[in-house]
Amino acid sequence: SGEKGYLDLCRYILKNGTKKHDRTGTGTYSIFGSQMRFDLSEGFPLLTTKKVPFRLVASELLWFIKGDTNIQYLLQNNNNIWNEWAFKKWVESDRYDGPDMTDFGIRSQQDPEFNRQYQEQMNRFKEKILTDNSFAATFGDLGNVYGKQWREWKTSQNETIDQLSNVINSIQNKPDSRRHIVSAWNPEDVPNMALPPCHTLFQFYVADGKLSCQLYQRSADIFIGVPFNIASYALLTYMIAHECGLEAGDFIHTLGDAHIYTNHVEQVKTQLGRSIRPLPRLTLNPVKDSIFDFEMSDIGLTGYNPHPPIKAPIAV
Ligand code: UFP
Repeated sequence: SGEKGYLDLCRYILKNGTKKHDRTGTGTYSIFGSQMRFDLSEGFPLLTTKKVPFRLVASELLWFIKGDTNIQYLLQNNNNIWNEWAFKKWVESDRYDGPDMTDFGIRSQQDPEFNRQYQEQMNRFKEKILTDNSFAATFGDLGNVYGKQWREWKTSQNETIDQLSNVINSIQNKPDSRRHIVSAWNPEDVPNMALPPCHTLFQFYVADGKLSCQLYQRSADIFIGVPFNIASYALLTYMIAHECGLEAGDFIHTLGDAHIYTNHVEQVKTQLGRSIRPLPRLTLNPVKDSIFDFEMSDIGLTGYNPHPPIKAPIAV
């Protein structure tokens, strides 16, 4: 499978996908149920047919691992991928004193004058998150997103479960177990979430000294989201293998609604016309033995020489 598997899936969806309406109003070509497999011993599965921003993948993953749900850490690492969700909370609150930002996602793409105002407010927002901790505590926190469910799942008895520490312990102490699972899907929280978790549940598996991971992703934006998601779970698998003294085995990516947005079709075709290049290699600081101590400087990537990035509008 590998990167070829990804490109084959793109081709398959363009050819066989059902035209389907979606929540964002964009429209997609969609199939239900698909699986890719990446052998992590062959290299790090960052796509080479377009440039994928590894630094953003890594800082977001460290943020999840810390159990952090506040975008302040992401901004400190120059990572803007979750900004819109926090910004929305601010512009809809009593504390917001700027011009009306209703439907900023769509309007900023259609109206250049509005976009200028939006960028101005977004920059002001980012500055406040970075410099004012009490503002950040109120408006930077995204609530019960991944970090919360992984590290501090709240039980009905008002206790918390650290699923990530538990799964690392079980990999180390009972490697043959068939219960190495972390779930981000918390049915009680879903109704109150801006974006219910796309990567819903993952399971680890140990055999022949290797750690494998399978992710069930309920909804998959094949062009923008999936390349990022592959890299993120591959990195997590390498890091946990490193902590547990195992080699990285396979990453298996199982998809539910696998879709290509209608406004990504041209970009996908561009990518399909490119040839696959050799995979990069991941390096992890050998001195750090717990994934909870990792920082950006402990994670390195060498030999990444991809084709150029391909720009596309993101559906929100
Ligand atoms: N999406 C991904 N991967 C992610 C993420 C989002 O593919 O990590 F956060 C895409 C899937 C879908 C949209 O296109 O974002 C979420 O919309 P919905 O909740 O309606 O499935």
